[in-house]
Formats: sequence, C-alpha cells, structure tokens
Amino acid sequence: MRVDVVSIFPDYLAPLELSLVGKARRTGLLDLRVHDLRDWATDRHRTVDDTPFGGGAGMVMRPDVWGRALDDVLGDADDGPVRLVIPTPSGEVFTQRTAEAWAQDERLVIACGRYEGIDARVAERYRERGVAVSEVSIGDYVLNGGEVAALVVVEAVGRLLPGVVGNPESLVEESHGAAGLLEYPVYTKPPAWEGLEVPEALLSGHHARIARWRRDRALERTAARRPDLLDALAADTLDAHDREV
Ligand code: 6GU
Repeated sequence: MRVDVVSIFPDYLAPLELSLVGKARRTGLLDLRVHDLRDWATDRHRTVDDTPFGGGAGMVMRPDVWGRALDDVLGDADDGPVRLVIPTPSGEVFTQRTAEAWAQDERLVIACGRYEGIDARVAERYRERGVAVSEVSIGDYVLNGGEVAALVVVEAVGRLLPGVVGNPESLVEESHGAAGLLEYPVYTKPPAWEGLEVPEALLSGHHARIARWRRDRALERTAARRPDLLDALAADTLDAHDREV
C-alpha cells in the first residue's frame, strides 16, 4: 500500500519510522511518503492560510495551495484508485471497521489541516472528480491539527496489511474486533506477584474453561466500560450464559 501524508509539520510524522510501521516501510510492505504543504505555496512567506469569509476567529487553509499539492500527490487518475482522507473533528468517526475497509485500498492520501480547517471546496472538488473523499474524526475532543489523526490512521490501517503484524492470530481476539466486545484482561509470569494471583481458571489447562472465563470477563468489562458496544451487539450473538454475566 502507498500512503502519502501532506502537512505543514512533516516532522510530526517522524514516529512512523519506528516500530511495526517503520519496519513495514523498510521491508517495502508500506510505501509511506510525507510532504510539506508549504512546497506548494507561491509567495516568499510560503503562506498556506487566510482569514475566513463571513468572519470569526482563526484562519482557514487556502484551497489553491491544497489544490496544487493534491493534484501533484494524487497524480494521474489512471494511477489507480486512491482515497483522500481529511482528518477533521467534524468528520465521521474513524473506527476499526474503517481501518479494515481502508486496508483494502491501494493508496491513501492524508491531507492534514491546521487552524480552523481546510477550505470546504477542496473536499468538494476531489469528490466531483470521482476521488473517494473521507472526512474523519478520531474521537470527541479537539486537536490542533490532523497530524495526530494521520498517525492513528496509518498505524491502525498499517497493522492490518498482510505481513505487518508477525502473528496474524493476534489480530483475531482483540478489542473492537469482530466479536464486538472489549478484550479480556491478560496475565503472564509470575503466577503470584505482590500478593496478587493469576485467576485460577487460566492455570487450569482446561481450554473450554479458559474460553468461558475470558468471554465472561470480556462481557463484564464491556458492560462496565462501554455499554454502548453491548447495546450494538445483535441480541442473537449472546447465549443464555452470556446474559447472566
Ligand atoms: Cl481528525 N482533527 C482535529 N483537529 N481534531 C480532532 C480530530 C481530528 N479528531 C478528533 N479531534
């Protein structure tokens, strides 16, 4: 997969050289390119923003600068399908389902806005041109710009690419996975630490008992921390025992 990130703070994306995503880049599983939006500014101050029409606080990023940048980075239409991702707190929420869908894409271009955001005509223009444009938020809080969201998107999508996570089984039973539950608590050695014991069921070696214990804890945790996820679970995915937990 190829991912381009355009930002006025390209150094913000430096962590993408580390850990699993960094390794995926070095081994060629992920072709990640970071661009400085100011390279497409034309005045000597390399201006990318201006005051909002209609008034109000803050600055808005200029569509002409973004248009030149995105035309260059998106390339010719016949380079194949590409998704334009615009992180914004007013977007649809980015979830594990979104990451799974985007992991099937050949190319993502992530346009990081700052200030009060990017002139709305930018998304409109590329939609009109047939580009899949996704305006997404990473949660209900406000950040100073799209860069942290770009890090989130690249890590969440990148780890789903074949070969990036060493053991693909670790993608199966995780929070926000297909089961719709948060993950159960996990333990390792030593079996007793600071007077705290690993739950007996996990030491039993009895696979059915371990599976039942884990599902019960996942249900309890989800009910306590994220009742909204339980409500969203189709009623027929809970068995009689689940309902008692
Ligand atoms: Cl994608 N951008 C900004 N600036 N703030 C956010 C966000 C994105 N998602 C949540 N808050």
